[in-house]
Amino acid sequence: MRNSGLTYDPKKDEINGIPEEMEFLPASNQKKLEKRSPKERMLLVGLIIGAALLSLMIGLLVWHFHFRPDNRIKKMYNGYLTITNKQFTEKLEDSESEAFKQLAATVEETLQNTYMGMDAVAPYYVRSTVSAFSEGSVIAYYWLECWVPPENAAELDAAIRATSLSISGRSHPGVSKSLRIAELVVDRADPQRVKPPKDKSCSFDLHAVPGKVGTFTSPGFPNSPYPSNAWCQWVIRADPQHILELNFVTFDLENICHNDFVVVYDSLSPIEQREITERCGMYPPTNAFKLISSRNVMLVTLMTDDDENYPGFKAEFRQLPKIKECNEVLEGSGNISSPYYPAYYPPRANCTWILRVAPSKHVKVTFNVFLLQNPDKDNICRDYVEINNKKICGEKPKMVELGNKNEMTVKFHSDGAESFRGFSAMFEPYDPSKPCPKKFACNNGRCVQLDLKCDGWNDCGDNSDEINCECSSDQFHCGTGLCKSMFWVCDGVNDCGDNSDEANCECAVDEMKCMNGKCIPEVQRCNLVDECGDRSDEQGCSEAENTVACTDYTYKCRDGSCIKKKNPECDGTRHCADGSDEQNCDCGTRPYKHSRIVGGMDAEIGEWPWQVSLHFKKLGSTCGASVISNNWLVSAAHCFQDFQGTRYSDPGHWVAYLGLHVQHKLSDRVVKENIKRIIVHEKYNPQMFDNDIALLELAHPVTFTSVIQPICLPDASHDFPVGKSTWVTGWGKTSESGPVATVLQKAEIRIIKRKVCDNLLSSAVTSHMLCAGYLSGGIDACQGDSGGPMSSVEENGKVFLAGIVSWGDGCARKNKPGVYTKVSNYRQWITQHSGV
Ligand code: 4AZ
Repeated sequence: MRNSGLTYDPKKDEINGIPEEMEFLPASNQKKLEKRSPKERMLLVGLIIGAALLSLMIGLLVWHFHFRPDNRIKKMYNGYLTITNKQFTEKLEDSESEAFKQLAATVEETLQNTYMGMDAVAPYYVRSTVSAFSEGSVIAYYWLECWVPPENAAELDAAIRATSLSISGRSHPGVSKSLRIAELVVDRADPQRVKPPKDKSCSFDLHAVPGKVGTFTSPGFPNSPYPSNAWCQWVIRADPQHILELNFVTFDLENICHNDFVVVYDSLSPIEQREITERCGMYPPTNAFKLISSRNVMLVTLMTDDDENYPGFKAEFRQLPKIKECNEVLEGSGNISSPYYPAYYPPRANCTWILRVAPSKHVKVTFNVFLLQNPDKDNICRDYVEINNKKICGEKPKMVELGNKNEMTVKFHSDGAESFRGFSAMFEPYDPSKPCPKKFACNNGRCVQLDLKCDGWNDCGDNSDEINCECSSDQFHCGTGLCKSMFWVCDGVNDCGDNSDEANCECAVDEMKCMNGKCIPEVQRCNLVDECGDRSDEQGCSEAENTVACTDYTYKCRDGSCIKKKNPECDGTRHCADGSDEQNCDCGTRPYKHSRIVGGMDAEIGEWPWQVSLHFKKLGSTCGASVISNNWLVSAAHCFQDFQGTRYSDPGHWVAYLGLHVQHKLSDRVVKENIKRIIVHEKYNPQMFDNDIALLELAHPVTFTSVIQPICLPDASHDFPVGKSTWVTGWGKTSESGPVATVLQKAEIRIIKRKVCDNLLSSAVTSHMLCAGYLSGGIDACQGDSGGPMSSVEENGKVFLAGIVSWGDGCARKNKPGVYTKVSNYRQWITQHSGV
């Protein structure tokens, strides 16, 4: 690299152009001085003044370069530029080749001229270094080093960032004649995230082989954890006119991204604007992520801190032909999706689909999956689908868009950074006069069964099936115009949306009336939780005292004192003076990170790591259970009742599968364990299913893993409020007369008020039971799920065992919610018999 005379190189500190020898006149020779003529004297004085000035200048220069305290700081930037008048050749991949060195020198000179021509950069510029080239025509990746006084650093950052804008598109005054530059992107390098260009340790160059899948792993994987303070990078290349697909098949890093993380760039320069994703934590194989580049290069970096080293990752990569155009004209009906779906969409994609149907019909597009980058802080969509003159981004549930012609244009755009799963949609014709034949047409374009209109449930998703309804005699007329089942009136849940179903309720003797008319249990007054919804239950409470008199509804600390705070156990805050509410909290966590796509029925691997499959002899999965410690499971008593000569009560006939995801698929994650002992609740009532709970002791303790974890047990005072959303899981029947599941299923259900449930199920619901489900039917546990968990995810993400699948009137029937054993009632019983 050449350095111009004006650049400041802090290592050299050389002084140029200063005369080393100079003769001074002897100032002490009086006689000679007196003999001088006035003209000569003037000249002499002039010379002396000149010499003094010169010495002063020299002194200043010496001070400037030698002694002045230099407080400049080093600033690194990285970026790339696209050169349109050069051709990429394979030689340019090798930084030792002559071709590389020659072009690098030209680019470095160009960059130097450019930056030295900028007033805001020139005083601080030190050097530019080209680190790599890639195809397109030629993209040069480079580093820029500057030294700047701290007070000028922000200004320099801005000036350098502005070069991205000023150079792209047109030639810059500083750009040399030999290079034509179409695009330049440059930004500050975060020293924490970027490997210094000269550091070649833990640096790998990979090239995709056509038709083959390549792999690479973090150092030591899978035999040992990744090293501390690792600073690794993988440069991956594909052939020209190809893109790269990168699939992290195993990903297991520390869960704090600040400490250990992987960043993938759509560039060979680690710049934020080209960051496809940043990841840490653990991802199960069911939620592995596939990333796509926009060109034939990708950069993967791994940074780790000095402690907590995890197994690391294994990644597969391959090249795919670049989809040149995702522009299509489609007729009739069909599917469209973001490029490379279900892999993440590539950065900088632009697609246009023209969808055409028969002339008498209009176009209807149904998006089944929609997961794009969220809008930015100014609510602008950076990645979007443009349809019906709207730009849509973020995460959406199933969504329908109706056109008003027989042709519709759908566009997709992604910017240069942060990719997501994308979208998958189908299009079809619809008759504008009959948009939903034999169905109800919702305002949002959806079609729902006719009998769902005015049934008290928001089936459309926009409430349009529940407005303008004549309420039937068994329905309540809400202030909002909606009709709701009388069952929901005064049940403590705001079903109408305006609380009108909860106002004017007679409160029971052990209840208090909120300012908004709602009734809540008296014990919930002053418990620091706003159950009323208008805070009236938390007003006028004395702030001073945390402890209260003990009742059935208060949490009792180990020291015997009771506290106001509701559900304080393992919530991450110490409420008891002795800290006992935060002890024994190694439970209810899911080491794997799971996808945000909900609504799917198949669980993901490790999503419910306490779920157990109980197999009876050769019958296969017969019941479910939950892990509560390394050697105890909890299940339903009715699973272990002898029946027609079959000894279900014999522990020797049962086998427990822990960490199982798919029945009969025994991966190395699955632990198969015998049962040593079955403890059925002594007051289990087989007629009523009252006290339907049992404890199972495993023959040997198990080791917890990413797919085997204990669930938290709720304290006796733990409240799962009406309306709260919980999850039920199991391999039971997928419908009342349907087959059992092979992949673990999950369903989101809501807690229903016991009194409402008791009315619906003919007074069979005791105080030891919880009801949950949907009165509209359709979502429920079923035969074979019994004994399995109803999991409640609390605010801090910890999961508690709210219930055990117990019984129901059929499965998923309308107005027949499922019934669950209320686990909080058995907290003491569990400890008594298992020590957990
Ligand atoms: C059963 O037979 C069963 N709908 C479990 C739960 C439900 C119904 C039946 C709830 O094990």
